[in-house]
Amino acid sequence: MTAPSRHDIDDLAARIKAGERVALARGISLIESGDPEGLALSEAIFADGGRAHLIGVTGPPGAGKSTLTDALVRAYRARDLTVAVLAVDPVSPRTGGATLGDRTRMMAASADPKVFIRSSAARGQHGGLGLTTMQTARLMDVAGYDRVIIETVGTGQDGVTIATVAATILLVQTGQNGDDVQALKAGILEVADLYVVNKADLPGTDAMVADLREAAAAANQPDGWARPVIATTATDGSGIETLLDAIEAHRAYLASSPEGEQRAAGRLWAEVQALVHNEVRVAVDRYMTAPATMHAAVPALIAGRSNPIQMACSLLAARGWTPTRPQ
Ligand SMILES: Nc1nc2c(ncn2[C@@H]2O[C@H](COP(=O)(O)OP(=O)(O)OP(=O)(O)O)[C@@H](O)[C@H]2O)c(=O)[nH]1
Ligand SMILES: [Mg+2]
Repeated sequence: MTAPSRHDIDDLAARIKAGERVALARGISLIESGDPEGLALSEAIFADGGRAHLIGVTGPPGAGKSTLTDALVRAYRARDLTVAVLAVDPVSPRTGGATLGDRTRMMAASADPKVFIRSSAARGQHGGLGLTTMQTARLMDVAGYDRVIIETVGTGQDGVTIATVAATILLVQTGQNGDDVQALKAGILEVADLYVVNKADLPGTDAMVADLREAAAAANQPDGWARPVIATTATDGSGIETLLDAIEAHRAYLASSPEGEQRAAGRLWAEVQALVHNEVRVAVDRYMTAPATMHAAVPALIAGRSNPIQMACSLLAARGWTPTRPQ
């Protein structure tokens, strides 16, 4: 396949903006490929973004995130809103069955032309979610979906980085996994805007709801938003309307408070950081794997005229970087 030209990129951007699903799928693949054309596409559509509401769904494996997402999709469709879903698979190896199951389950919803579903691997990115997720979500936004739901596993760092992508974050727990609230990282408790206790049809729900209420009260609360704790049974839809109302209430809150703007700015800045990190990483890799660099350095190391620390410092200094190690 030949690399797309500037004209191709503009044409693809126009088709994505016009809501062509095939074009959106192609655009996402281009972004996932990590090729510079993906960045050109992101740039071409940037000005048209910012209309969709981005919702992050995070929580431990098997908590029911996919089932809940599926239920939210149906509930949004019932309110005549269009929805795109981005299921980000974790980097860690998992049974292929779970992902496949997600896809199969979501096939029903994806027969609806106003629903778009995509699974994506978070491979090769620092901090779990990254640039690809941010830029894919923006493509979905530009394609005209009213709500974009990003599902990601994680209670730790991955869960926290969802904040660099989504505006409203749901933390999904259950009363069964013995995952008591104390064990949850403070970061994820503070980053989440709504706490969901799923599998409310099973025992342990009330205790988990009570624990999360306590945690919600103890966590740093932004002015004007008290984190709700909502019990759901994703498999039969109970609690889903309440949850959807809460998501929409949070959306309204963000739209009317300075926090909404601050957080949007934070997400943009996170994207800039990720872009700069990527570029620097590529440049460093290119420099360090260049034969000339190695040929100059290795003999001195072998002969004992230098050591790895000294060598790293002098290579950095040669490129204008000040090493953190005191000289
Ligand atoms: N009893 C009960 N089971 C549920 C509920 N929600 C989901 N499940 C079941 O829990 C299992 C896991 O659900 P998923 O939606 O795949 O969970 P997930 O959090 O997306 O899982 P991963 O993506 O693998 O981390 C499935 O067998 C679901 O049918 C619920 O409310 N009650
Ligand atoms: Mg899932």
